[in-house]
Order: sequence, then structure tokens, then C-alpha cells
Amino acid sequence: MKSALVGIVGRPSAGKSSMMNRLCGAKISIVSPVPQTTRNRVRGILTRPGGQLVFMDTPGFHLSEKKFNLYMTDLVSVTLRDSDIVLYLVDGTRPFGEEERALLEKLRSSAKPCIIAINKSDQKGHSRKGHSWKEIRSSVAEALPGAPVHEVSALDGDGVEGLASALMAMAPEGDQLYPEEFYTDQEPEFRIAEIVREKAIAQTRAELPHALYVRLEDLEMSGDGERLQVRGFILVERESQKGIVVGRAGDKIRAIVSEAEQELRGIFPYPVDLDLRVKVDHDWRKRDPLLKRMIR
Ligand SMILES: Nc1nc2c(ncn2[C@@H]2O[C@H](COP(=O)(O)OP(=O)(O)OP(=O)(O)O)[C@@H](O)[C@H]2O)c(=O)[nH]1
Ligand SMILES: [Mg+2]
Repeated sequence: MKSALVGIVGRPSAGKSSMMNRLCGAKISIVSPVPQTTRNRVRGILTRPGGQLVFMDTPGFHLSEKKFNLYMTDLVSVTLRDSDIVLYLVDGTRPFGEEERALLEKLRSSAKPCIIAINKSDQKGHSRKGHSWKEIRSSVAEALPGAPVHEVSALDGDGVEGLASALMAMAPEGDQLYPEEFYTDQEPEFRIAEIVREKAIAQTRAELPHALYVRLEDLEMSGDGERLQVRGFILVERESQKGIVVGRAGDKIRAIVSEAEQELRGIFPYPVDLDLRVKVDHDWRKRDPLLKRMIR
């Protein structure tokens, strides 16, 4: 059968996580309008008769010397190394820039088979000043000659079936890595923490784009085995940010809990009860041991 590890790479907010979710037909990786939402190599699995593709979503490739960012860029490099095929996602609504060129250089030196997908084709009609869809298409095609170019929309699914078939056709012969009913290999603890983080970003994104992370302390099935009780923390960098996550009279944290609990009901066969506190972890983005554990 066909079998491949497919690394999904691209700039922050290109729609990598949305595309992996769309390709696998399930919400696997969290999504937000804030760049650098994904911090891990999240796996999504697509099994069809005759083949299995294991996608690896990655953090957005961003040029910055900040420690936090360097860990994420490293993860992109490791993923390129481990991939059989690279799916390079380009945001068709943004001009081709420095980051795109730097990432293309990495792609070329990895020498991996690559498929280019220009995403957000639903926005094709709304071209911005100094930038057109046609220019993006010719820039990528020129930079990676020979790589097939697909135009797709993770939002409405346009072109995604064609992309999935092209990836499957490109995959080498190999063993099935996961049972066919699997669509991800995430541990429940990671999945719950990520969904909480997605809801927390959505509630606070204007004020705190990257400043928070989620740590779960305790997951325990209730005595009757019918509910999963989870205790944990949303951690921010500074005292002044705590109030933003808590909100006025606790309205934000309550919304985060209820939105996360609702989404989790669709994932686990039992309800998940979240007991979350907001805490300060000063300058957590500068601490190597934490970043090493977190970004992988
Ligand atoms: N219009 C449109 N928006 C899209 C499409 N795909 C993704 N988006 C939006 O683009 C934003 C970023 O999407 P993500 O899937 O989180 O992007 P990402 O590349 O995973 O981002 P990072 O993890 O931060 O690198 C979200 O607001 C998505 O809803 C698309 O095909 N069309
Ligand atoms: Mg992402």
C-alpha cells in the first residue's frame, strides 16, 4: 500500500492547521487568526483504500531570533528531515516575502519531493494592492521548478480532494502506520490543553496573542466512570495579563471553560469538566527547559 509522512510547512497563518483538518476530515489541530498558533508537530491521519498519509502540522515559519521562535523554527527543520513528502502551503492573499524565500531555500536544500498548495483561493477575487494571485503562482513555480502547484481553500474545501489524490499518488509503497480508524495520535491531555488554548486565544487575541500557555495538573475519571475531571492552569507572562484572561467578574474564563467543554463533548465519549485557574509564570517564553518540553 501507499504510505507517507507528509510535513506541512508554510508561513504563520498560511492555513496549515486548517488544511490538515480539512484533509483529514476532522478538527485535529487548533486554528486561530493569530500567527504562530501551532507550537507542536501535530499529527493527522488520512486512510483510504490503498493508502495512508500521516500529516505533520508544524508551527509557522517565522524569521525572528527570539528564543521562543527559534524552537519553533527548529521543529520545522526536524519535520522537513523526517518527511517523505512536503506539502508547502502558501497564503495566496499575502505578497511573497522574505520568509517565503527563506523557507523555499530550506525546502530546496532538503531535496524532498514537494507539492505546493496556494491556499485561500476563496479570496482570489479580492487581490490587494501590489500583489496578485498570478504573481504568487509564478514566484513559487519559479522557486521550486517541477513541484506541482495546486490552488486550494481550506475554508470551503475547494481543490482539497485533488490535493489529497496528488499526495496519495506521490506516496511511496510502505506499511500502514496507524489503524484505519485513527485520525490523530494526540494524547487526551495534549488535546484538551490545546482546545483550552484555542478558546483562550479567541477570547483574548487582541490583547495577548502569544503570551499564554496551558498546563493541566490532574485528569481523573469520576467515581462512577462517567465524567473526566480536569484541573489545570492558563499561564500568562505578567501580573497585568491575568485580569485579561479572567475578564470582568470572570466572564472571559467562564467563556473559555464553557466553549472548551462544549467542543470536548464532541471528541470524547464522556463529558470533560474543566477547573481552570489563571496564574503568572514570569517570562516563560525565555526559559529553555520549559520551551524544550513544550515545543516538540
Ligand atoms: N479565507 C480563508 N481563510 C483561511 C483559509 N485557511 C485558513 N484560513 C484562516 O487563516 C487563519 C489562520 O489559519 P490556521 O489554520 O490557524 O493557519 P496556520 O498556518 O496553521 O497558522 P500557524 O499555526 O499560526 O502557523 C484562520 O483565521 C483561518 O480561519 C482559507 O482557505 N480561506
Ligand atoms: Mg497552525
